[in-house]
Parts: sequence; structure tokens; C-alpha cells
Amino acid sequence: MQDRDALLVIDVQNDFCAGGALAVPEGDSVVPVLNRCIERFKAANLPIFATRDWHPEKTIHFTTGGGEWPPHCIQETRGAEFHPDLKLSEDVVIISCGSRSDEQGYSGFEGRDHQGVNLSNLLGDRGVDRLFVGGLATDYCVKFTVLDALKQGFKVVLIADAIRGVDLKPGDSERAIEAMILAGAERKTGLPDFSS
Ligand code: VGL
Repeated sequence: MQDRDALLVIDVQNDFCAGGALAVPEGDSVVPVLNRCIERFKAANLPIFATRDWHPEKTIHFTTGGGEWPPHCIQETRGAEFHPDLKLSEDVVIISCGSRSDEQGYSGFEGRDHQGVNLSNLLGDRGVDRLFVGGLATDYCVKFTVLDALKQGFKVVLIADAIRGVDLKPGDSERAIEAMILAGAERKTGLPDFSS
């Protein structure tokens, strides 16, 4: 970890965890790993961002609106809340994605904070140039967010133990990881520290 690093936690929400509307296999297992990452970034006074899927009831993202997914992460519902054990503090910047009915919202870079500022501007304002990324799901929001980050010139470190995928087709997550690495992401096992 260095001065211009930030932690980006992707969609660790009830609906993507055990018992949720779109539960990712072993989704909950990212929580303790991410909590330790959060502690480290806080201790180092480095910024932390957390994306959330934040859909309206009717959207092209859901099967009910012609899309691919069962309804999940509907604004202001329990399914859209962050996992109760995830230790996000007040100063974590929350980025809401897919909040319009005509967008899918897979990438955190399409999301905005509560004032409508997009993720790239927020990162730019804080002088961030490298993102440590973990969360759900490897083969969707993590992948699209990481690929967008790399396209926009950010460096990316994937926290291998802090991501889990949907794997609608077996191997989707592995292929997503390969695509992210091919695009320039670095994959790290273990927790981020100042030697990395
Ligand atoms: C996601 C499937 C559908 C994700 C969102 O957060 O990765 N996956 N919508």
C-alpha cells in the first residue's frame, strides 16, 4: 500500500450473500477478508469506497423488465443493504449503481455518490492512482469495474481472497480473472500491506 492507494469494495450486499435473491456461492466469505482490508486502509488513512447495486423496482436489468436477473438489491430494501458484518464506517464513500431503470449498472464507474459525483471524479479528487479491489461478483460487477478502472488509467490489484463469482457457466470467474489480468490487473493473495 502507498499514498495514492484506495480500497474499492464491490457490492457486498445481502442479496448477493447467503439467503439473498441472487446469492453468490460463498459470497459471505469475502466479508472477514474485506474487514481486515478496511482496518488496514483506515489505519493508513487511505480512502475507502464501497459500491452497491441500487435498482428501482422496475428496470431493464431484471427478468421482469426484459433483462437477465431476478429482482435484487432494490433501493431501500433489506436485500440492498450491505452485509451486516461488513465494517464500513461513516467515512466510507458509497457509490450507487444501476439506479436508473434504463441501465444495468455492472460497473462502479457508472455509479455515483449521494451528490451525483461519479467514481472517476471522486478518485481523481483524492489523488488515487491504484485501487485494491474485492467484493461480488467476480464475473460481473468486479470484472466490469476493474476493466473500466484499467481503461481509465488506474492501476488495479485484485485481492484474490476477497472475490467470489456467480459462475452461471462453470469457469466464468476464472475467465473473468484471466481477462482482468490480461487487461493489466495484478492478482494478489493475502492482505494488502505496505510492502506491496
Ligand atoms: C451483479 C449480477 C447481477 C454483481 C449484479 O454485483 O456482480 N451480478 N447484478
